Amino acid sequence: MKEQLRSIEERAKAELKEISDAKVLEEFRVKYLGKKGEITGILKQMGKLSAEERPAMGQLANKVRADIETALSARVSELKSAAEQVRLKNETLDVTLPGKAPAIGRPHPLDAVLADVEEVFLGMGFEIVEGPEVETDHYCFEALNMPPHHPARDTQDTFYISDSVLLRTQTSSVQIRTMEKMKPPIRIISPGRVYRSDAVDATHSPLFHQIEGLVIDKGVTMGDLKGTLELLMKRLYGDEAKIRLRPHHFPYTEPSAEVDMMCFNCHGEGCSMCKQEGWVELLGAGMVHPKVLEGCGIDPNVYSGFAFGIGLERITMGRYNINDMRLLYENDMRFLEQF
Ligand code: 2U9
Repeated sequence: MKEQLRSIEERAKAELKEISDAKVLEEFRVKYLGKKGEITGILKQMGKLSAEERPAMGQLANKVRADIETALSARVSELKSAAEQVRLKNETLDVTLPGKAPAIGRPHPLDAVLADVEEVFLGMGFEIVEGPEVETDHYCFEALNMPPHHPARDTQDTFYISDSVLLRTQTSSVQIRTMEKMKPPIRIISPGRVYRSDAVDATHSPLFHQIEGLVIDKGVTMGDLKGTLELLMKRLYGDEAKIRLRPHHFPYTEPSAEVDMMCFNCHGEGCSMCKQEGWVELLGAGMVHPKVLEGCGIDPNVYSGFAFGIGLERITMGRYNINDMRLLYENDMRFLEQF
């Protein structure tokens, strides 16, 4: 029995050195120290010994058990301390390392240009007004001198939600709503999303952004319109910016004009940048049609006004020389980080 006990102790200590897993350690404890362990197995043979031999053998068995328990708890502490060292090493933070600079965001090109345009008009005493994107036929067409079946309705392929409810095709609806509430003098711009049923390509998107402006007061003239737009272009594109007005037709303005800006590259001669035109069309404008004023309860014999509409994508693409409108909506950081 003595030899068995010594052999158990040697085997246990040798095994213990190789164990580094808590689960295996528990199996080791049960194997040697458990109720059905190897030491208990030896103690069950004590009956075979004489009364004189039993005490010494019992002491030896208890000593072996105690030694194995000591070795086991030493191994457990060893493993715990090793694990702690690994943890501390992994969590070591070198506070002298430079901090990770957080990526600083910046306005989207559309927002940057919109902010510049708003800044110009706020500086001229305009208010910025917003309104619903889901609109009624009345505010989007009828109040803008486009009664039902008016051909102008066809030029704007419209997303209808019901017979009389649609996604607004221009922010003029906000101007109408404002004219119903506010009495002249009115100086407002209404920026926002507008929707047209257009196929997506480099210059069209079913969702795009407009900035419309409206001035209603006594004695407002085309000269005021031209002066206001000229100032806007000079603020956006620099003092050398020049504009011209070309006669046009919109149902909601009379007279109406398409407004071009002189090409910076060729100063009106014509080049590849302006497709040999010498001028680039930037917006539409005109004097508010008397029927539109009347419809909002404003007497056209007392008041007059001008209005304009700017496509935000168009002036943004012009300013940053972007050739595909879709780049503005795809949220590709490689594109956006350039601005
Ligand atoms: C009221 C009366 C008149 C707004 C106007 C335009 C001309 C125009 C286009 C420019 C590019 C729309 O985004 S676009 O496709 N707009 O050409 N808009 S006059 O006239 C109004 C607005 C409100 C009460």
